Amino acid sequence: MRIDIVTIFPEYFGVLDVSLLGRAREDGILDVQVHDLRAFTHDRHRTVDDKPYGGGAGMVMKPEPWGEALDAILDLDATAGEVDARLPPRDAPLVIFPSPAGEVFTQAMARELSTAGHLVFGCGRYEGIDQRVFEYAGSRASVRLVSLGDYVLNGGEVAVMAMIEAIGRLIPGVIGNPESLVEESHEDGLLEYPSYTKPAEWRGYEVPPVLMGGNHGAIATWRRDAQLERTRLVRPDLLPPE
Ligand code: 6GU
Repeated sequence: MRIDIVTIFPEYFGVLDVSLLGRAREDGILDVQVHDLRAFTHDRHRTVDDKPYGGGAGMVMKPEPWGEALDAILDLDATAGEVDARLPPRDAPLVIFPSPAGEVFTQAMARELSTAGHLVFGCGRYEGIDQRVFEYAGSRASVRLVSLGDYVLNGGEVAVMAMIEAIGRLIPGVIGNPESLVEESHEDGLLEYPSYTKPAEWRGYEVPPVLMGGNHGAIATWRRDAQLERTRLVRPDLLPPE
Protein backbone atom coordinates (compact mmCIF):
# COMPACT_ATOMS: atom_id res chain seq x y z
CA MET A 1 0.00 0.00 0.00
CA ARG A 2 1.10 3.50 -0.82
CA ILE A 3 0.30 6.21 1.75
CA ASP A 4 0.86 9.94 1.20
CA ILE A 5 0.47 12.39 4.08
CA VAL A 6 0.21 16.16 3.61
CA THR A 7 0.92 18.19 6.76
CA ILE A 8 2.58 21.35 8.04
CA PHE A 9 4.23 19.18 10.73
CA PRO A 10 6.15 16.42 8.93
CA GLU A 11 8.12 15.72 12.14
CA TYR A 12 4.99 14.23 13.70
CA PHE A 13 5.36 11.21 11.45
CA GLY A 14 8.95 10.31 12.36
CA VAL A 15 7.48 7.67 14.68
CA LEU A 16 6.34 5.68 11.64
CA ASP A 17 9.93 4.53 11.15
CA VAL A 18 9.89 2.48 14.34
CA SER A 19 8.03 -0.65 15.49
CA LEU A 20 5.77 -2.85 13.45
CA LEU A 21 5.02 -0.32 10.75
CA GLY A 22 8.72 0.54 10.41
CA ARG A 23 9.35 -3.13 9.59
CA ALA A 24 6.55 -3.11 7.03
CA ARG A 25 8.12 -0.10 5.37
CA GLU A 26 11.53 -1.80 5.27
CA ASP A 27 9.93 -4.93 3.85
CA GLY A 28 8.30 -2.89 1.06
CA ILE A 29 4.73 -3.71 2.17
CA LEU A 30 4.05 -0.10 3.08
CA ASP A 31 5.36 2.92 1.18
CA VAL A 32 4.70 6.03 3.27
CA GLN A 33 5.62 9.47 1.92
CA VAL A 34 5.22 12.60 4.06
CA HIS A 35 4.83 15.94 2.28
CA ASP A 36 5.32 19.37 3.86
CA LEU A 37 2.39 21.56 2.77
CA ARG A 38 4.68 24.60 2.95
CA ALA A 39 6.77 23.16 0.11
CA PHE A 40 3.78 24.03 -2.11
CA THR A 41 3.74 27.72 -1.17
CA HIS A 42 5.55 30.40 -3.19
CA ASP A 43 5.71 33.43 -0.89
CA ARG A 44 8.59 34.39 1.36
CA HIS A 45 6.69 33.49 4.52
CA ARG A 46 5.42 30.18 3.15
CA THR A 47 1.88 31.16 4.14
CA VAL A 48 -0.66 28.35 4.48
CA ASP A 49 -3.50 30.15 6.25
CA ASP A 50 -5.54 33.36 6.18
CA LYS A 51 -8.51 35.07 7.87
CA PRO A 52 -11.95 33.52 7.28
CA TYR A 53 -14.29 35.22 4.79
CA GLY A 54 -17.30 36.42 6.75
CA GLY A 55 -15.26 36.97 9.89
CA GLY A 56 -14.90 34.86 12.98
CA ALA A 57 -12.19 33.41 15.16
CA GLY A 58 -9.16 31.48 13.96
CA MET A 59 -7.52 31.02 10.60
CA VAL A 60 -8.46 28.95 7.57
CA MET A 61 -5.98 26.98 5.47
CA LYS A 62 -5.62 28.53 2.00
CA PRO A 63 -6.67 26.44 -1.00
CA GLU A 64 -3.68 27.05 -3.31
CA PRO A 65 -0.99 25.02 -1.48
CA TRP A 66 -3.49 22.18 -0.99
CA GLY A 67 -4.33 22.19 -4.69
CA GLU A 68 -0.68 21.94 -5.66
CA ALA A 69 0.06 19.24 -3.08
CA LEU A 70 -2.91 17.13 -4.21
CA ASP A 71 -1.96 17.59 -7.86
CA ALA A 72 1.61 16.47 -7.21
CA ILE A 73 0.45 13.34 -5.40
CA LEU A 74 -2.48 12.42 -7.65
CA ASP A 75 -0.60 13.13 -10.90
CA LEU A 76 1.85 10.42 -9.87
CA ASP A 77 -1.02 7.93 -9.91
CA ALA A 78 -2.12 9.03 -13.35
CA THR A 79 1.36 8.72 -14.84
CA ALA A 80 2.63 5.64 -12.97
CA GLY A 81 1.98 3.41 -15.97
CA GLU A 82 3.71 5.78 -18.41
CA VAL A 83 6.84 6.28 -16.34
CA ASP A 84 7.51 2.56 -16.21
CA ALA A 85 5.34 0.44 -18.49
CA ARG A 86 6.20 -2.68 -16.47
CA LEU A 87 4.37 -1.24 -13.44
CA PRO A 88 0.68 -2.01 -13.12
CA PRO A 89 -1.61 1.03 -13.19
CA ARG A 90 -2.08 2.32 -9.65
CA ASP A 91 -5.32 1.72 -7.80
CA ALA A 92 -7.75 4.61 -7.63
CA PRO A 93 -6.59 6.75 -4.73
CA LEU A 94 -8.74 7.54 -1.73
CA VAL A 95 -8.23 10.94 -0.10
CA ILE A 96 -9.00 11.13 3.62
CA PHE A 97 -9.31 14.38 5.53
CA PRO A 98 -9.28 13.90 9.31
CA SER A 99 -11.99 16.10 10.74
CA PRO A 100 -14.15 16.19 13.85
CA ALA A 101 -16.99 16.82 11.37
CA GLY A 102 -16.39 13.51 9.58
CA GLU A 103 -17.88 10.01 9.84
CA VAL A 104 -16.52 8.09 12.82
CA PHE A 105 -13.51 5.82 12.27
CA THR A 106 -14.21 2.20 13.25
CA GLN A 107 -12.52 -1.18 13.04
CA ALA A 108 -14.80 -1.95 10.09
CA MET A 109 -13.53 1.16 8.30
CA ALA A 110 -9.93 0.24 9.12
CA ARG A 111 -10.56 -3.20 7.53
CA GLU A 112 -12.06 -1.64 4.42
CA LEU A 113 -9.22 0.87 4.06
CA SER A 114 -6.57 -1.84 4.60
CA THR A 115 -7.46 -3.23 1.14
CA ALA A 116 -6.86 0.11 -0.64
CA GLY A 117 -3.89 0.50 -2.94
CA HIS A 118 -3.33 4.18 -2.28
CA LEU A 119 -4.43 6.38 0.62
CA VAL A 120 -3.80 10.12 0.80
CA PHE A 121 -4.22 11.84 4.18
CA GLY A 122 -4.64 15.64 4.28
CA CYS A 123 -3.98 17.02 7.76
CA GLY A 124 -5.80 20.26 8.46
CA ARG A 125 -4.86 22.70 11.20
CA TYR A 126 -6.35 25.94 12.47
CA GLU A 127 -10.11 26.21 12.02
CA GLY A 128 -10.05 24.00 8.97
CA ILE A 129 -9.32 23.95 5.25
CA ASP A 130 -11.06 26.14 2.65
CA GLN A 131 -14.15 24.13 1.63
CA ARG A 132 -13.25 24.29 -2.08
CA VAL A 133 -10.26 22.00 -1.43
CA PHE A 134 -12.65 19.15 -0.58
CA GLU A 135 -14.66 19.82 -3.74
CA TYR A 136 -11.52 19.87 -5.89
CA ALA A 137 -10.18 16.70 -4.28
CA GLY A 138 -13.57 15.09 -4.94
CA SER A 139 -13.24 15.93 -8.63
CA ARG A 140 -10.00 13.95 -8.81
CA ALA A 141 -10.47 11.09 -6.32
CA SER A 142 -12.82 9.55 -3.79
CA VAL A 143 -12.85 11.72 -0.68
CA ARG A 144 -13.88 10.93 2.90
CA LEU A 145 -13.92 13.08 6.03
CA VAL A 146 -13.11 10.87 8.99
CA SER A 147 -13.25 11.60 12.74
CA LEU A 148 -11.71 9.62 15.58
CA GLY A 149 -14.57 10.42 17.92
CA ASP A 150 -16.52 13.15 19.65
CA TYR A 151 -13.73 15.37 20.92
CA VAL A 152 -11.54 18.04 19.34
CA LEU A 153 -7.84 17.78 18.45
CA ASN A 154 -5.75 20.75 17.32
CA GLY A 155 -5.08 19.14 13.97
CA GLY A 156 -5.35 15.95 11.98
CA GLU A 157 -1.82 14.67 12.57
CA VAL A 158 -2.45 12.58 15.69
CA ALA A 159 -5.68 11.26 14.18
CA VAL A 160 -3.82 10.18 11.03
CA MET A 161 -1.18 8.40 13.11
CA ALA A 162 -3.96 6.47 14.86
CA MET A 163 -5.68 5.61 11.58
CA ILE A 164 -2.45 4.47 9.92
CA GLU A 165 -1.63 2.23 12.86
CA ALA A 166 -5.12 0.69 12.85
CA ILE A 167 -5.09 0.22 9.04
CA GLY A 168 -1.43 -0.80 8.71
CA ARG A 169 -1.61 -3.70 11.15
CA LEU A 170 -4.43 -5.24 9.09
CA ILE A 171 -2.39 -5.38 5.87
CA PRO A 172 -1.27 -8.97 5.24
CA GLY A 173 2.35 -9.45 6.25
CA VAL A 174 2.51 -6.54 8.67
CA ILE A 175 1.57 -8.55 11.76
CA GLY A 176 3.56 -11.72 12.39
CA ASN A 177 0.62 -13.77 13.63
CA PRO A 178 -2.60 -12.91 11.75
CA GLU A 179 -4.59 -15.05 14.21
CA SER A 180 -3.83 -12.52 16.90
CA LEU A 181 -5.98 -10.11 14.87
CA VAL A 182 -9.25 -12.03 15.04
CA GLU A 183 -9.70 -12.36 18.79
CA GLU A 184 -9.46 -8.73 19.78
CA SER A 185 -11.75 -5.92 20.79
CA HIS A 186 -14.14 -4.74 18.06
CA GLU A 187 -13.35 -7.47 15.52
CA ASP A 188 -16.55 -9.32 16.47
CA GLY A 189 -18.41 -6.26 17.69
CA LEU A 190 -17.63 -6.93 21.35
CA LEU A 191 -14.83 -5.90 23.69
CA GLU A 192 -11.99 -8.35 24.18
CA TYR A 193 -11.99 -10.88 27.03
CA PRO A 194 -9.37 -10.42 29.82
CA SER A 195 -6.02 -12.20 29.39
CA TYR A 196 -3.77 -13.91 31.93
CA THR A 197 -0.29 -15.50 31.92
CA LYS A 198 2.01 -17.11 34.52
CA PRO A 199 2.26 -17.09 37.51
CA ALA A 200 -1.08 -18.71 38.46
CA GLU A 201 -1.12 -16.63 41.62
CA TRP A 202 0.39 -13.13 41.86
CA ARG A 203 0.28 -10.90 44.92
CA GLY A 204 -2.77 -12.78 46.12
CA TYR A 205 -4.64 -12.42 42.79
CA GLU A 206 -5.55 -15.69 41.07
CA VAL A 207 -6.07 -16.69 37.44
CA PRO A 208 -9.65 -17.94 36.86
CA PRO A 209 -9.29 -21.74 37.30
CA VAL A 210 -11.26 -22.56 34.13
CA LEU A 211 -8.44 -21.06 32.03
CA MET A 212 -5.96 -23.54 33.53
CA GLY A 213 -8.20 -26.62 33.27
CA GLY A 214 -7.57 -27.46 29.61
CA ASN A 215 -11.29 -27.77 28.74
CA HIS A 216 -11.40 -25.80 25.53
CA GLY A 217 -15.18 -25.68 25.35
CA ALA A 218 -15.41 -24.35 28.90
CA ILE A 219 -12.69 -21.80 28.15
CA ALA A 220 -14.50 -20.57 25.03
CA THR A 221 -17.74 -20.21 27.00
CA TRP A 222 -15.99 -18.33 29.83
CA ARG A 223 -14.35 -15.95 27.37
CA ARG A 224 -17.59 -15.29 25.51
CA ASP A 225 -19.39 -14.55 28.79
CA ALA A 226 -16.55 -12.27 29.90
CA GLN A 227 -16.77 -10.40 26.58
CA LEU A 228 -20.51 -9.92 26.93
CA GLU A 229 -20.27 -8.82 30.56
CA ARG A 230 -17.50 -6.33 29.85
CA THR A 231 -19.33 -4.91 26.85
CA ARG A 232 -22.59 -4.63 28.80
CA LEU A 233 -20.82 -2.70 31.57
CA VAL A 234 -18.58 -0.39 29.55
CA ARG A 235 -20.04 -0.18 26.04
CA PRO A 236 -23.72 -1.19 26.05
CA ASP A 237 -24.07 0.82 22.83
CA LEU A 238 -22.17 -1.97 21.02
CA LEU A 239 -24.75 -4.63 21.93
CA PRO A 240 -27.74 -5.36 19.70
CA PRO A 241 -31.01 -4.00 21.14
CA GLU A 242 -32.83 -6.62 23.25
CL1 6GU B 1 -9.90 13.30 12.73
N1 6GU B 1 -9.41 15.73 13.65
C1 6GU B 1 -9.48 16.67 14.58
N2 6GU B 1 -8.91 17.85 14.35
N3 6GU B 1 -10.10 16.51 15.74
C2 6GU B 1 -10.66 15.32 15.94
C3 6GU B 1 -10.61 14.29 15.02
C4 6GU B 1 -9.97 14.52 13.86
N4 6GU B 1 -11.27 13.23 15.52
C5 6GU B 1 -11.69 13.60 16.71
N5 6GU B 1 -11.33 14.86 16.97
